[in-house]
Formats: sequence, C-alpha cells, structure tokens
Amino acid sequence: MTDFLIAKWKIWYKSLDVNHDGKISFEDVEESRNKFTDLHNLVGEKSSGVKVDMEDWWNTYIFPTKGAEISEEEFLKMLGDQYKADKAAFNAKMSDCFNKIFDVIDTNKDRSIDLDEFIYAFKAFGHENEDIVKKAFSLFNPTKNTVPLRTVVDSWIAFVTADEAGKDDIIKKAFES
Ligand SMILES: [Ca+2]
Ligand SMILES: [Ca+2]
Repeated sequence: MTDFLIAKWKIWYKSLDVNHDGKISFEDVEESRNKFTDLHNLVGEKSSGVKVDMEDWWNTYIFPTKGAEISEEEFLKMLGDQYKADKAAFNAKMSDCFNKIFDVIDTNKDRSIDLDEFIYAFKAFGHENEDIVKKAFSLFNPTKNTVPLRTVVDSWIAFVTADEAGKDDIIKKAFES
C-alpha cells in the first residue's frame, strides 16, 4: 500500500463529506440524495427508488455498519485492512462500488455520462463550483459533451485501487484542479 494510494483515499473521503463538516455520516447521505433527486427533478417512485439505491450504496461501500458515522482515520484503516487482506477482493469490491453508483448517476440510462449528469453528480456530493467541474469533465476528452460510462467508472476504480501513478489519473487531477 503506497502513500500515493493513501493520499487518494484521503481525497475520496473528503469528496464524500458532502456537508463539509469533517466527518462522513448519515447527514451526508441525506444531503447528497436530496440534492441529486432535486437537480434531476425526480419525483414520486423514481425519486424514492434513487434514494433507496443511494442509501444502499453508502451502507454497502462507505459505512462500516449501516448508517454508522466514520472518521477519516477509520475510513483509511477500513480500506487498508480490506486491501491488505485480499487485493483482488478489494479491487472487485471497488469495481462494484463505482459500477453501482454510476448506474444511479446515469439517470437517462444511455450508458454514457453527459455534462449535466456529471455536474449534477458532483453538486449532489457537495462540489458546487461548476467551472472546476466542467474542467474536470474535459479531462475525459468528451465527444459532444458525452463520455462513455465505462471510461468514467474505470477512472474511479483506478483512482481508489492503483498504487502507482499512471496514465489514468483523471480523477486525481480533477480533484487537484
Ligand atoms: Ca459530513
Ligand atoms: Ca447518461
């Protein structure tokens, strides 16, 4: 486990602290899913379905136990323990993690992420500065403001699993810009 990877996990932790209060808790789940459904104007069953999917995602991949608050130190230890126990299983879990959340983020289900979906997802996770988010999106070399879902998901998987710097460090660059 390299310092490079741990530094990225710290960025990830910060990016999940939606209300910027220094810790990840159920309040971040509430805020992100409410923002997300509002931005996409989802109502009724569609809105409640997305809210359930999002809560499941946080409970499966982020919280140590259902809805339990987690500090940065605990988060880094949790990921580190999973990584050390079985790297292949860790990679598989992170792959599931980002495939699942982007299934939600791809609201029109066209297996692509367009600029609006990208902006709304970042806003929902507390990143409001549209200029920075647009700059981040451009790192994916979009065609007609659209990037294949696979490309975005793979970048996130590399972000949380790759020990060394590589050509696919888009997410790291995005958070540094
Ligand atoms: Ca928080
Ligand atoms: Ca889409």
